[in-house]
Formats: sequence, structure tokens, C-alpha cells
Amino acid sequence: MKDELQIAMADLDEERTLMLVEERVKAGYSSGEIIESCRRGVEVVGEKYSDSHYYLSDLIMSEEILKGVMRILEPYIPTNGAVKGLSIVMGTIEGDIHDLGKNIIIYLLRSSGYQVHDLGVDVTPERFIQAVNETKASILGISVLLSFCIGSIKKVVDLLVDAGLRDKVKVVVGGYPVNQEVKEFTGADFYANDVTEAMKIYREILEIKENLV
Ligand code: B12
Repeated sequence: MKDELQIAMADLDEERTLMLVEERVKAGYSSGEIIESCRRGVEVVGEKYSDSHYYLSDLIMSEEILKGVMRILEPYIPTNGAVKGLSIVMGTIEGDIHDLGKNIIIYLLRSSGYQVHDLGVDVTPERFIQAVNETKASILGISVLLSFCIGSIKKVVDLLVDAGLRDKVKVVVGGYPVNQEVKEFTGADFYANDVTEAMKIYREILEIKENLV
């Protein structure tokens, strides 16, 4: 079935995208469902960019539209103020400045009561380890969109081992190019490339940790 929102996003039709988002919010779609349609739309933007049908300016346009989508959605994302006893460190790996997906996940985690330390983008493996040490985080979330940056995630996991922290921290990798193979190559515990899967993983980790206390 054709998803009009996905198509409007893929066509970089800002007005129509934002109108459809408004409509879907009113019709009771969840934020996760709406974000997913948009994410699939920008996936097409990426493909068109690879085929040279779109240019860098079009990638930038997709960023602008996605930010507009999040501005509409933010007031509707349910919040659960009860602070959960887990601290999470998140960042985009060294060399990569993509942060829209990471920011969406952080927003949803904070809305669900998790304490998230956002390290931003282009984060070195050493900085991730320093942050885990400083915050005593039990979950490390690493975002990656550029395939050639995946190797640096492996370095983060190796440094966690060297620091004697590997069994204290669950590593979750996320982003467009991640899959089971990336999870195995990097030594991460979980991977996710959509909102639903990401939130499911964080809930699962929370349950595991609570059962250990
Ligand atoms: C928007 C965009 C940009 C914007 C980024 C703006 C920003 N502030 O993030 C700009 C214009 C800056 C940009 C720049 C570049 N980009 Co770009 N970009 C994209 C595009 C079109 C969409 C990315 C996006 O925001 N998606 C929407 C979000 C919601 O989805 P997401 O990021 O996947 O996140 C979701 C999940 O993956 C998951 N998730 C994400 N992170 C995490 C983390 C954790 C812990 C968890 C659990 C889950 C999770 O949850 C999110 C919500 O569903 C993609 C295409 C694509 N298929 O992804 C290309 C793409 C990623 N870019 C690409 C390229 C090549 C570049 C440039 C090198 C272009 C250039 N010549 O300069 C530069 C690189 C700059 C750099 N050093 O990082 C390529 C990468 C190819 C590759 N395989 O490596 C892609 C795939 C396009 C393509 N097909 O060629 N880009």
C-alpha cells in the first residue's frame, strides 16, 4: 500500500509532508508510526542522492523538513516523568555528523523518564569511554549513518573491554546502515534502525537490569 506521507517526504514536498503529519496526529497515529513513514521517505531521498538524482542541497532540505515534523510531534509525545534508575550515554560516532535519528531516540527516551547524556556528534571512542566512567551509565547508545565510520564503533567496544567495563554496559548501535552483521563486527549487544525496535530494546535492558537489583 502506498504511504502518502512517505512519498511526500521522498519528494521533499515540505508543505504536503507537514500537512499529512498534522492530519495523522489528529487521526490518532502514534509519533512512532509517523516518524517511521518519514524515515522511509528520507531513505528514498538517500537513494536518489546515491543515484545522482538528488544533490547535497536535497539532503539538507530533508533535514529541514524532518525538523519541522519533530516540531509538530513534540507536544504529542507522551511523557512519563517517573525517572527510571538507568543512565544512558548517547552520541554519534567519530567522523559522522548525522544526528536527526539520534535526537529523536533521545527525545523519546527522555520523555519516557530515562536520564540521557547526549555527547553530540563526531564523538571519539575515548570520549565515549570517559563519559561512561563519569556518568556510571549502564547503556551506551551509538548512532552511525556513514558506513565507513562503523570501524570506530568496534574501537569503542574494544576500549570498554580494556577499561574492564564491558560487562557493566550494554552497547546499542543504531542508524541506517546497522544490521546483525554490524552488531557482530562491532561487538555490540543490540542494534536498531527504527524507533519501535530501539524503544523495545531500551525497555528490555531496563527489565534485565531491574531483575539484577
Ligand atoms: C539528512 C541526511 C544528511 C544531513 C544530516 C543532517 C543531520 N543533522 O543529521 C546532511 C545534509 C548534513 C548530510 C550530510 C552527509 N551525508 Co547524509 N544523509 C541524510 C539522509 C537523507 C537522512 C538521514 C536521516 O536523518 N534519516 C532520518 C532518521 C530519523 O533516520 P535514522 O538516522 O536512520 O535514525 C533512525 C534509526 O536508524 C534509529 N537510530 C538512529 N540512531 C540511533 C542510535 C541508537 C542508539 C538507536 C538505538 C537507534 C538509532 O532511530 C532513528 C529513528 O527511527 C541519509 C539517507 C538515509 N537513508 O538515511 C543520508 C546519508 C546517511 N548521507 C550520506 C552521505 C554520503 C552524506 C555526506 C558524506 C554527503 C557529502 N558529500 O557531504 C555528508 C556526511 C557528513 C558527515 N561527516 O557526517 C549517505 C551515507 C552513505 C554510506 N553508506 O555511508 C546516506 C545514506 C545517503 C546515501 N544513500 O548516499 N546528510
